[in-house]
Amino acid sequence: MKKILSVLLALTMVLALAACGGSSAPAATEAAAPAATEAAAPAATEAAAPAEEAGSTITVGFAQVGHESDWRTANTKNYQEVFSADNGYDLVFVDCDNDNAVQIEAVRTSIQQGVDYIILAPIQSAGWESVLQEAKDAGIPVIVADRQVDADASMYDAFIGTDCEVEGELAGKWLAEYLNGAEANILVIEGSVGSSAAIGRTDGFNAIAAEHPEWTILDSQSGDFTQTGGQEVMESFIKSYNGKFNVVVCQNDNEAYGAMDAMDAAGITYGVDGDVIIISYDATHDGLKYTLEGKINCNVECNPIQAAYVDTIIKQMEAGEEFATYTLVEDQAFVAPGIESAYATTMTQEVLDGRAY
Ligand code: GYE
Repeated sequence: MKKILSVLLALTMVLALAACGGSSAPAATEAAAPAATEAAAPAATEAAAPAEEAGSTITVGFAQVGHESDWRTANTKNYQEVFSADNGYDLVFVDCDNDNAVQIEAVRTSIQQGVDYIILAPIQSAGWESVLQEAKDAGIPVIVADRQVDADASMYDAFIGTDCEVEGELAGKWLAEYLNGAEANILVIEGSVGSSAAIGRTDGFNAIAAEHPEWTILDSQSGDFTQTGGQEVMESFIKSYNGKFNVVVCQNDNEAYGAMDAMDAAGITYGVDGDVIIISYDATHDGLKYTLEGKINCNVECNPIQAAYVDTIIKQMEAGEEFATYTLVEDQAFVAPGIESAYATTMTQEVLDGRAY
């Protein structure tokens, strides 16, 4: 849309200048040249297409984190459904495979391609200043989605995602309620190093842990938000701390699956009837299934269904309307049957049946 406006503007300038004729001609060439070269060339092609068709497609470059977890798969599917051709979009989707350098390049490529909008789900929170400046210079709006960037909010147009620090606090508050003063020896399997999701969940949980002298965090290592990572970290934790821990915090469901496999292999019991309390995050369908079965004690939700918010923001930007620059998607926590909590909903089959992702 913006491209078309600038094309029209350039054409108007060219026509207006041409109409002046005579002595103004040299000036016209000088003034019109840059605009005409930049914008009038594509104008020929674009103007030839039916106006409606040209105006209806919004090209969006989406630099997605990767495919590390069930959460991510659900998030990607949601974007692909909402940012469909039927909804007026051409979605240029890039799976960055959890590689920060690849993601920076993906955003740069979007800028070079002259997409209308960029959606960035940042793998890491640091280091976005120069690329965001490049997008700004190119006049391409950027919507930061899912995870946060450290760069100042003036460097991008909108953020939409969840508050992972609040999620971490929620996990901590639930644990304090559940333990009711009992001792905790805690192992943490963190998410990807440098991601706002891992940083937020760690900070939020640690803030509550700091209020509990009867809690000890024995160790905290990254499992990179993957099942394999969760399993490997848990295996090494078991070697170092066997018999010494009673709480395992996994910063997403996939890590929890890996940790459960490692504990099964070592003969360690967990969940409501076991020796080890498991806390997980995401509350995806399978994560909630394990919660319903009592294997995960508490599962803090992180809602991956976020694309509709971004769609709304883009449509509002297109229409020149006000749009939300900071949108938080609400989360809640779920606990296994038999647990009553002021902070969480007790799992039922009905809740599980209602969880599509
Ligand atoms: O919890 C995890 C994923 O960024 C909030 O990334 C997201 C996290 C989510 O891989 O499963």
